[in-house]
Amino acid sequence: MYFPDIPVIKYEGPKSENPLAFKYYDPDRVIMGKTMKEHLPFAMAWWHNLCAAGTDMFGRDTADKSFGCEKGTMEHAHAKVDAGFEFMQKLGVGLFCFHDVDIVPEADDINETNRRLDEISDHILEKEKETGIKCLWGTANLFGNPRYMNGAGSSNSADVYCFAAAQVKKAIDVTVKLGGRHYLFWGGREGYETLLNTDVKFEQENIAALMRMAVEYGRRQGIKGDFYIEPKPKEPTKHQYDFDAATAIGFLRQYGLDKDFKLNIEANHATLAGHTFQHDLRISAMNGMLGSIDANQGDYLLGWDTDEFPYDVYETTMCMYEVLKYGGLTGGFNFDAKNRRPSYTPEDQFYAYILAMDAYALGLINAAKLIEDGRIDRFIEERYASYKTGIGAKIRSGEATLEELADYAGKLGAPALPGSGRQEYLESVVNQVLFG
Ligand code: XUL
Ligand code: CO
Repeated sequence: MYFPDIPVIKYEGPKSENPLAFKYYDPDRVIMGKTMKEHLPFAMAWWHNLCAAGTDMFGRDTADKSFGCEKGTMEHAHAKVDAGFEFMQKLGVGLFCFHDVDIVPEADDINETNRRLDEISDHILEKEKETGIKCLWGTANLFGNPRYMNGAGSSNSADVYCFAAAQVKKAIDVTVKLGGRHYLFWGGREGYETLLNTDVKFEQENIAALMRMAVEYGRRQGIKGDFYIEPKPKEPTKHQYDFDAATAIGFLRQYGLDKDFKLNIEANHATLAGHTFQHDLRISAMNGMLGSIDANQGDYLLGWDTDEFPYDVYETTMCMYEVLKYGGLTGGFNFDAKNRRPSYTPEDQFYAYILAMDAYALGLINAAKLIEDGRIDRFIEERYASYKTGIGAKIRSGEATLEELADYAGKLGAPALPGSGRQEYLESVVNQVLFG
């Protein structure tokens, strides 16, 4: 046991003061016809939870994630598997996400790295069978190694491009072996630092080609779900090509990848792009492209990806509002989040997941209440009522011509002002539903 002092985390309700209990996440509670557990397929991010130990630009690790072993060894990699499964089991988290190099230390020779991946995935598979926990998605880390300084699919070096392809191929194999339904591309360094040295069109064509090859191979190997792009506007590069949901959707359509790909929307990436989290969820959902979510939050005062555990219940509420309206996710809610550096103990890791799972449970409860209340839906319905009949209906049906609309306008004199947006009223409805 790696967390001997931590019990299985149970639901104790909102009055409980036990820090090691859920206050809102009650897995079997039914909301709008499904249990909370079904609505909220939570996933653990291997990299933050089992690897990252607090190192930042200004200081070294604060947390001990050695799990009693020397880091960088296969012994350590195996210990992480056991610790990770114990962690997920104690919290009732049923899924995990991984990069290839999160689960094994990378060797100089890719053949040796692949051998290590075979060894570790045997162990993970065994734990999956024992616990029922599964892989949500896998991915290859195509940004950490210096060879990827200019990107992977977007690299100026064809040899580096091939190396990326080799990593993607193996990461797909491991994902399929672990029962993962989905495969993810986060464009780690797929972007540029300056246009003075960059052929954007050339690079984007190459990225699309790599993705097309991955789909072609992945479908043959057994990726049954979706391929994902995870948009992010900047960091590590000054400009990332998968800037936001709208940009990623345009890219996927341009290169004919939109049937196989959906989006994995990360809250902190959406806010870095200057959007709300809800905005990128809405854009994905309305295009039928919402696949999965990296459930974290950023800090509006900081201009980088702080990857905090979700705490802001307004944000989780609006997220779950979009998800419920969409009919749920075929992916999951991956906590791509890390403890703040001074919260360095194993208990802090559990507190973080309890916070996050409770924040999403609250979001779900609130979003269902907003939908059941119906005032927001009714308001929106009425707001566009002028398109239901007459000239409005004609516009919607696509039968109107510009001349006809101009004639119509000419007879109107000045149109009446459109109905009030009633923003403050609607915000007060939200607060009443949440706190009333
Ligand atoms: C980086 C990020 C990644 C992806 C997976 O900002 O979010 O961890 O989720 O590569
Ligand atoms: Co992410």
